[in-house]
Amino acid sequence: MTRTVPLTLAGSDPTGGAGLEADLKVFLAHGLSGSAVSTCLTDQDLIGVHEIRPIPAGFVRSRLDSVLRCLPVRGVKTGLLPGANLIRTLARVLGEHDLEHLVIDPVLAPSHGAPFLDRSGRRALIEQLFPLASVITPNLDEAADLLGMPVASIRRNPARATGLLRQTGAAAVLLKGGHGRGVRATDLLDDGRRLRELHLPRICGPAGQVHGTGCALSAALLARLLSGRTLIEAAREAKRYVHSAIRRSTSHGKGQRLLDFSSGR
Ligand code: PXL
Repeated sequence: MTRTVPLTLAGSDPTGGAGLEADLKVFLAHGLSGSAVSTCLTDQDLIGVHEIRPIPAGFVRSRLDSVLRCLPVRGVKTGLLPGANLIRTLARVLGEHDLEHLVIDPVLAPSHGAPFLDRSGRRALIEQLFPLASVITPNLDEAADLLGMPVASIRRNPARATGLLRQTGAAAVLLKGGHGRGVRATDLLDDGRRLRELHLPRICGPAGQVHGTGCALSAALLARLLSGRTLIEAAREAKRYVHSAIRRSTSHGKGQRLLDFSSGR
């Protein structure tokens, strides 16, 4: 039997805590052997991102074409896509491929360091890629940035924010509240028919200081969708996976903690 291959289109992180290295570990923790097309190389440690070297869009495209030609890819997740030209190129390829699931993690900036995407990159993400998405997974800061609104107004009326983000053409929005406040970490899932809140207790201490939680969540979401879960089931399970990976995360001295990706199924 051919098993589906999840594909990550993301940046490479030498710590292995975020980016495509993290995505592949998450896929494996879900029993899936994934493939990866790198969009850029980052030089970073657990304190911050020092440098980004984008891979030329034509070469990213050739590598993506090669994978799509030879492997049964039914689901893709995107992470760091550094530039409008690359995003437009990827949107053309992905739009022509018959995907069942496209999970877009709108990675705009690292926790510490300069933004990954300039204005035209953000516009390309919204105009070219979001309309192809099964689900986009912004956190509060990313939602505020994409909508040009203060974080406080997203907090005040998150349903308005998810509604506005769906107007970009994304089929669903999972607004992550993990970086918010309060005793519970609440995410909001808006699929255009219903709005559902997903709650888990906030993890005090490490939660805000763990590397790669956004990457892990979107990769786990894709893995669960590929295993046949509905969007709401996939979102609940992916959130539980990341919660457990945070609880079991490790500190290596200075900087952010690294997730325990092995928490698994
Ligand atoms: O967590 C966002 C992210 C995604 N992808 C790569 C990154 C980061 C954050 O640093 O480096 C490659």
